[in-house]
Amino acid sequence: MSENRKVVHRSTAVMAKGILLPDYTASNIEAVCAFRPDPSDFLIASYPKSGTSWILEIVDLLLHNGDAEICRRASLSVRAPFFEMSDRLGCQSGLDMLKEMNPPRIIKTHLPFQLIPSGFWENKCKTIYITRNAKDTVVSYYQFQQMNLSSPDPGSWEGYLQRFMHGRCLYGPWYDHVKGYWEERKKRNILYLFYEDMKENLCREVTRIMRYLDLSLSDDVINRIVELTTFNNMKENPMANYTFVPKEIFDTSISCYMRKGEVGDWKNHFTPQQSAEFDKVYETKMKDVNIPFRTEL
Ligand code: PPS
Repeated sequence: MSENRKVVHRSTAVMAKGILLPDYTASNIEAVCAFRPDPSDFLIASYPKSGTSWILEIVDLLLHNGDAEICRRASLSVRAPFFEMSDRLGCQSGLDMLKEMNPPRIIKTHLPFQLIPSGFWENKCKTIYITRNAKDTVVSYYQFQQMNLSSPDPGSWEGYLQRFMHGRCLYGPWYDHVKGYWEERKKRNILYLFYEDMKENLCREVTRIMRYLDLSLSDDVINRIVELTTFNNMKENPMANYTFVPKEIFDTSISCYMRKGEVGDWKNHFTPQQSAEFDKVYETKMKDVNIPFRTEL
């Protein structure tokens, strides 16, 4: 992002290829869909606010044998470009950043499965999908859209919750997003992870990611990576906590990127009525799959 930029205009949400996207993503979508990855590239996919940055940091550390200094070589958004981000906000686009990097590259995306370029599957790129229970996701997303002054205005919490519940938020319906990758995970060899499992036992999940990446690191290195990627340690890491984003874009007087990092924070935001209505809609939308989400630990 340009440091000179003082006024940031909130983007609008537009339909592109059947999915509601921020205009700074929609404007780029044709070029994004035509991208050809290298077989060694890694794709980290998620619905927003599901723990993407957590996985990006872990993968970078795993690929660098847990070397904290190397992983502070640049901000997370430089180490792991946001694939579909255009240059509309005055920053380099994800595609341009990727052009300047040598594979293997860590690529972050929030695109639903159907918009991922087929080259990722043809080239058998390692892909990790991270997901999180819908209630904590919508709370985190709402707080984030309030503080991220480049994103569309989220409006009131009640209105936002209604839009999320009925599948009218950015990146398409949450239900379709999590189902899309779930249904393809075996065929495409996608590692499908849950935020709640990471909170429950980070060492177990980091080890699982290590194995998926065909790496073999010592217990000491794994323990170091676990320590470096706890919520508190990532929150203190200026290369991972998004304080590198100018205040004109992320207004930290409203909320922080590394906000709470908990399972079950939704209980502090949903009224009992909202929770009951949400559960009812959720049951209908998710009745065709059995994805083991947990809303508390
Ligand atoms: S984004 O902008 O969509 O890519 O955001 P994303 O990184 O997917 O999700 C942000 C939420 O993940 C939390 N987070 C963590 N939780 C626990 N441990 C670690 N290390 C960690 N790193 C990020 C972050 O705090 C956001 O969740 P909330 O609930 O808002 O705190």
